[in-house]
Amino acid sequence: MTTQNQRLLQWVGEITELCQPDHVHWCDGSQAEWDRLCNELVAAGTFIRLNPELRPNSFLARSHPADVARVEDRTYICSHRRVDAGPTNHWVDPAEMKATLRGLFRGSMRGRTLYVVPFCMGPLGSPFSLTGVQLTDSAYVAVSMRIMTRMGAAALEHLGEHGAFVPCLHSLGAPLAPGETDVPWPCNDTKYIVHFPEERSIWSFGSGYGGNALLGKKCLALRIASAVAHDEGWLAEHMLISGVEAPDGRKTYVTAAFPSACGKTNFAMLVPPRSYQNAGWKVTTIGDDIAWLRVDDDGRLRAINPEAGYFGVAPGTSWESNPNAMTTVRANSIFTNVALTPDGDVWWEGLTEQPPAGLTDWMGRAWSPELGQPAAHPNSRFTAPASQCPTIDPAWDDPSGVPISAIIFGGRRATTMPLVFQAFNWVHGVFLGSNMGSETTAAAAGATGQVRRDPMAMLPFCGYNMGDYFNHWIEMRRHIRHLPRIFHVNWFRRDAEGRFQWPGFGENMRVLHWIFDRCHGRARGHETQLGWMPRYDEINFEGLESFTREDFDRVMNVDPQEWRREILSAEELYLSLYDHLPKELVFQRELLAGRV
Ligand code: TSX
Ligand code: MN
Repeated sequence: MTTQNQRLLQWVGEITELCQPDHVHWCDGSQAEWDRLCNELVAAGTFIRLNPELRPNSFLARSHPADVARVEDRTYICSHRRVDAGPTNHWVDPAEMKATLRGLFRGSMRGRTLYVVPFCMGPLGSPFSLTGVQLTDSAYVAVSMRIMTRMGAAALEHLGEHGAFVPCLHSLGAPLAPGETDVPWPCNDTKYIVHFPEERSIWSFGSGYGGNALLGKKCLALRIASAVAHDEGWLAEHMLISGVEAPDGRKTYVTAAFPSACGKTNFAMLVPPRSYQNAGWKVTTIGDDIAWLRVDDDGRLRAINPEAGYFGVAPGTSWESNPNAMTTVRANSIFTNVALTPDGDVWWEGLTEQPPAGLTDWMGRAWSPELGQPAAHPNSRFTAPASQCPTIDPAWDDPSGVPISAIIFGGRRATTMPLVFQAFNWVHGVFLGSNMGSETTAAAAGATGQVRRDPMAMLPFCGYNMGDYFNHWIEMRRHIRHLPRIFHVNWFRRDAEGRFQWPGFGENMRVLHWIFDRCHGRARGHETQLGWMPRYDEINFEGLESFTREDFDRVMNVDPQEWRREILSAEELYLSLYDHLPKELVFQRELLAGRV
């Protein structure tokens, strides 16, 4: 035991008594500990060691087929008052929930080891960072946390003797009777992902997967941190952070919020087109999922990435779509629910055009294309250290964070939304973020073409009332002297034949360039009903001559008919928040309706 923190020692004692593990292990985060735990996971059948020549120090895990994603209908915000969780969260009275959870956790770690996993969200030594301690009976979680966070002795040191931490209790809910043999992926049919935002604690039961189990990420860095940020006057957001460096060395940092399946990680690791590379433009990566934004002494908004790794969706990731991610996962990575090749490497849909012969699918069965099922689960993941990203920004670990000049919102929209426009002002930008959404794809339940609203991409991740959250965003304006400009983008507009109108991927650099110019007072743009838009000659199309002025006009077109429908369809979310919805946003909607 390497801490004198009495609150931590006492809590570990209490939970040991409640959960009754056979052993308690304090994680130090060392390489030796990683090696030992990974070897034990291989022996248990949870891990398959990948070919060390092709994928050094890397492992494949296959989850239980019923434990493959976050469980939103089992996710709770247990504030004292129901209204503080708001209509978009599940709520149960905290005392009642605690009683339920105590019953579930009682003896839930019998026959297993309880791992004490101290972790720091944010750079070590940063006043912006928060400490968590996860108690878990999953070694898979312990090693994953070593990639995703600053985990172990360094985190304990950051915590210190008197520091506060967020207690994160996690159990697979699969105790072992004496002599009972284990399964490769223990879990429980009953699942609870529970947050106590006022007490700042997390209890997670029954799942070993992703955001249900790696509690530093969605649970702490978004749901709990958003509630802390609301109280303390900062923002915990579901945003990537990247840097844009011009040939003259000027650097601008941006954050961006997109709903799922918009290629957030691809955008965070964007490779500029050849002509931009030759001219000396660079894009760097600070984070691909979460940004904590605070106002510094000069009144500037500064961002840190609280994470230390990427937990990215594997399918669709390739040397074409995201070479930086491919380099990042070359070693020291954990792959979950992807396919296995005969030579001991990983594969997933979209990695190569043709699947290699002799694949084993994510459930461990011999796979062939004729089965008509994917070899990798659609939500399969890589877990890889951020430091291995070739475009990682030199300041990614800087305790004071990076200054943010622009905030980008976006969604996957086949119609209505132009490629890019800029909000008139901060409140208008908050309005744009509050109305964000993506069209449901064929894969998702329900009709296609319906817009699913996901304000600021925070609907599943806000730890308090969404109306209060919008109000907090509006209030932040009074604390930031140098307000970031706010933009809305849409890479996914289609023509009548269903073809994408914008090439996307690296070509998004051209849009980023305009955003850069707007932040530096370079591009004048022109005012439209929606906001400020680029003129054709303000976008650099060098090397993309096939994209004509007519193509540009089409991808920027604003159809008033479509926009009247848009305003009506956005109303539903606002209605559900009625009494907590800031009047500024209602006013913005009226202004927009008037303009279109
Ligand atoms: O990640 C994407 N981005 C952002 C990249 C920086 N994707 C992948 C889908 C999300 C998981 C995109 N898909 C993007 C995009 O900008 N745009 C599209 C749509 C698209 C798909 C394929 C083509 C073009 C556009 N290819 C051809 O037309 C050849
Ligand atoms: Mn995310």
